[in-house]
Amino acid sequence: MAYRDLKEFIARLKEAGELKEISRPVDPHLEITEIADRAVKRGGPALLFTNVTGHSMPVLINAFASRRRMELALETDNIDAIAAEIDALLTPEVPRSVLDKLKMIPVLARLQDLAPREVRSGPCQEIVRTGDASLDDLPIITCWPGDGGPYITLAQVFTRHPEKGTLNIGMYRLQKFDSRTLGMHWQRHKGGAEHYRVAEQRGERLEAAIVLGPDPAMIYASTAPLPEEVSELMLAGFLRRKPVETVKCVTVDLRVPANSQIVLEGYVEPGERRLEGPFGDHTGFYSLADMYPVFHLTAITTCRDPVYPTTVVGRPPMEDGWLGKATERIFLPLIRKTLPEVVDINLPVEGIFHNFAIVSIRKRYPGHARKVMHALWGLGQMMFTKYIIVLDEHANVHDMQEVIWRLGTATDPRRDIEIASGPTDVLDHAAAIPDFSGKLGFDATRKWPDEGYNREWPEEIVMSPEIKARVDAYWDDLGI
Ligand SMILES: Cc1cc2nc3c(=O)[nH]c(=O)nc-3n(C[C@H](O)[C@H](O)[C@H](O)COP(=O)(O)O)c2cc1C
Ligand SMILES: [Mn+2]
Repeated sequence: MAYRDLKEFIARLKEAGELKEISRPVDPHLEITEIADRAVKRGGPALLFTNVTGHSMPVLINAFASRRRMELALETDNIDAIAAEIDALLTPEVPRSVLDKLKMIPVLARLQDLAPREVRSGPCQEIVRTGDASLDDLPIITCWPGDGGPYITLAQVFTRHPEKGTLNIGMYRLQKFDSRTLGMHWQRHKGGAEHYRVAEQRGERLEAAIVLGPDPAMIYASTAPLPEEVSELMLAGFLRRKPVETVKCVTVDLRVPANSQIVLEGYVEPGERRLEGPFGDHTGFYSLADMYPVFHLTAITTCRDPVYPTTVVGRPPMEDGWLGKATERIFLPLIRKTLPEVVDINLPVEGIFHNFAIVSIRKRYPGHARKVMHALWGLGQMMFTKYIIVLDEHANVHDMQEVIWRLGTATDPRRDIEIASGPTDVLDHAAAIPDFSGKLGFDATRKWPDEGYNREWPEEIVMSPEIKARVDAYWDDLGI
């Protein structure tokens, strides 16, 4: 059953022993970060602060910050099961019997959940403020000591392509400049930035709605690296097995999830920029201040007694790592649609997702590992990946001890590296030129004679199954 709203998800977390309510007073300035950071690094629960200094609204943090909570958020026992469902949907088998057809029904039924459903009214507009709307009413946290100001960190930014009319939803941080304006930190490669580019070319304002606390599937979907023009609402509908219900905003021509806690309506003017940052970022460093567009508030609408959701990013591992790991699993079948030879992929949390990809492949022809590297460097947000390690199919990409062992033993650096260049993440401070960097691939697959390897490649050491079984039979008696 889809969560009715964020509050129902909070109740579910509580029931599962995954939430701690904190009623002692805490300061939204740095203090919440310190508590949340300590909690996440020791595998602690989600936190609901009910007594935030200067505010009546409770603050939710770390709601996605573990594998279990991610599973609860997406209502599954296993994120890999979602990947399997997406795979089944993308590659339906041609039904050959009545039984086959019956088996298709649940899969096809899920297609009905994809399109959002328009409704006339919703809880997110129980309280509406326009002229007197103020961002001061929100318990916006200041994350790190060197930050340029307080930041909204777990928001869904809704915009429409000015010409095509398509909707985009992206999670972008928003710096609070004052009670009516925010810095709009959509990076140049992202959906919202493209909409703004088109609006600017037309000399037009771009309307935007910033949603805080729709249901958890919608929150996750706003972080997912969907191809441009694939709807985040559709992914959310699929994940929650129920269409997302949307209501029309009060002051802008956009529709937002009816069950949201808080909606900030407004617009971004063409040509306007303001210094945004610095911000303690998910790289573990402060991203430098830079010029970004400005969001002007026209309305704040909320449900009665809203909860304010937020997160802190910083040196990994942190909450965003778990959102990213869900993406690694959910998008694997989609990667396989283009690259069927891919067996598995690991984007290590310490690699902040865009620094390292470790991938295992079923190698079929000479140069295959390099083909996979270039394909990944050309695939959506995988384009940001700096280092790719390609391993043979039986390798466990998630075991870093094994990865290092294989990388070292299977490569001759003079022969097995692929150097390329391409776009890099806006946050990559090591790049010699902003947003543009080198790429390095390691072909750590076994080398073949038709790749010019004319020595004999040795076999890996593995004990024979008969001996393993013989020892298994009396292993416990040994008391080792
Ligand atoms: C906690 C968190 C904060 C993020 N902050 C930003 C941000 O400030 N700017 C940005 O461009 N992307 C940010 N992202 C990444 C985007 O949400 C992600 O790339 C998403 O796929 C973009 O969607 P889009 O392609 O529809 O724009 C953040 C992700 C997370 C999980
Ligand atoms: Mn998008």
